[in-house]
Amino acid sequence: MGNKTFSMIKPGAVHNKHIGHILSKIEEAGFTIAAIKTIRLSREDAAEFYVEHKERSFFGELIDFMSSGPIIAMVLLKDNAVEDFRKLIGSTDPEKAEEGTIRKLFATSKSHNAVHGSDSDASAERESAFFFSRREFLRSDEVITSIDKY
Ligand code: 3AN
Repeated sequence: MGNKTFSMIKPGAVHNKHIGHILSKIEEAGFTIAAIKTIRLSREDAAEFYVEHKERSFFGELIDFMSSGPIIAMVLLKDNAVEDFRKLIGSTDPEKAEEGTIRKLFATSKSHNAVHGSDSDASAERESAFFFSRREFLRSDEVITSIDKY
């Protein structure tokens, strides 16, 4: 069980000014934001990030959407981070997402579904490294040390 996951707030939710609400939900659920930045993906970046979906029918739509405006990229820390974060965001399809989940609250469709969350510890490592150098995010032991100091 890993303690790190990677998330993005997608262009639709950024455009609709939901960044603050989504970050609050993430922190209230016990995650520590260890790294965060705003970035605009090129079509090539989006295609590389989502390469495992290359053969899926929705790939073109996914690439168009993810490169359509800025996203917020984040590394999040918590025990059991990958599983707990996927519970917090809810099902890919907002109509099937449970009440109170981030996608139920902020997604408008299956493709415009507000947030991304890694699907495994291996994906969390790959996706974090895609956006951040190791110097750009706190490790869990550093988070504890910095809290102790103050
Ligand atoms: P999740 O993000 O819930 O793990 P995946 O990994 O199956 O979902 O799909 C990756 C992304 O592709 C989703 N977040 C969503 O934006 C998009 N996507 C998945 N299924 C569809 C679909 N049937 N139509 C349009 N977009 C989709």
